[in-house]
Amino acid sequence: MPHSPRRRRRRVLRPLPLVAVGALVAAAAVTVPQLTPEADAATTLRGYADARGVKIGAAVADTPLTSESAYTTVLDREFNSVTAENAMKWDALEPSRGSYNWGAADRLVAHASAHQQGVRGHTLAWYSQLPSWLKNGNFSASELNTILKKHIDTTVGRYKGKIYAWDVINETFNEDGSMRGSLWQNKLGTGYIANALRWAHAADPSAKLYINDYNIEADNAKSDGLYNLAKQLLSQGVPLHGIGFQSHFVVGGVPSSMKANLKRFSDLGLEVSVTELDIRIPLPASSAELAQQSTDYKTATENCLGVPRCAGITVWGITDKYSWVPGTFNGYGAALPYNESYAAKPSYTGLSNGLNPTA
Ligand code: 9MR
Repeated sequence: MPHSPRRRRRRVLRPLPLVAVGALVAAAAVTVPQLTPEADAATTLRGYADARGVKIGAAVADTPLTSESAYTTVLDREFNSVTAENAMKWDALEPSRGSYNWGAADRLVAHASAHQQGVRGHTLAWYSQLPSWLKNGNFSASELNTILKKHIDTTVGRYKGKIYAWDVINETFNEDGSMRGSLWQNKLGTGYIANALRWAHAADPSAKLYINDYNIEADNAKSDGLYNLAKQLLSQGVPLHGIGFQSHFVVGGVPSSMKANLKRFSDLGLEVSVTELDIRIPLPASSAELAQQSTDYKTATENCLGVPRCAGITVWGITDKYSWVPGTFNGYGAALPYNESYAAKPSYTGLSNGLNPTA
């Protein structure tokens, strides 16, 4: 069943004193009983997550954040964590060398602070979304090293104490578990990973530092490569604190080994987080597929929360209106918990039930 706001409302009404009931009866047609905000919050996603001491996050895009009240209403009611979908990527922050554009990133951090939300930083060293001055600059290894360090010092330093976790390294593996070719890997070698983590730690010792990737949710060659790297980094005393499992799934495709795979990372003493959850469906989505998607949201959520040191789950967007999926996977969509009109889908209920241990 899709989440029904009317049903939730009824459950949280405060008993009214008799005199108030009398007044209500007298003005039956016009009086709308008020919700108690605390009780209402308890049955939201963030209410369940708060009760478990974990994060439920959403990737946030700047345009609807600044222009659409339905978007912020859902964001602030349901989520206790945010990730900048694009605003903290290098091409957004430093479009030309030495000239920074902090506008959208600052807006998100300020919004989060005003709404008691934590912020996940995304992302510092990635092969993609690099500004062209950097991508095409033909820099020497030593210049690149200096540029990466400055980027990390500047960005992590600016938000010191305001970002609880950073995706320091993003998408650095090939599917076979080898290191993926990138500006960083090709010029600096795998050592750039340890350096980036050390620089980020120096810039904000309180932030949890992550390696984040996709197709690592299952026990497979790619997650094996990451597991070996993580073990090695930890044995060298490198400040690596967590692994981000992006979890861009296809309906019916939550890997059966996901929980055991997350657990082996958690057994290394690392945090684990689901960082970019969405579950795409071939369009148009049938009701059977929406029901399966709901089950999948619940399973993915429980796979993380069932493992020690699961810090939380972030969905990669709020509403299908702004999902990256249709633009990338032709013919697919409907991947998120809310539809284009901000109605909660069955997937919302799945996510909610995954967070609520008594559901
Ligand atoms: O959702 C993001 C989309 O708006 C951007 O156009 C895209 C550019 O690469 O990046 C998307 O976010 C990606 C994230 O940063 C890293 N993991 C995969 C996400 C989906 O592509």
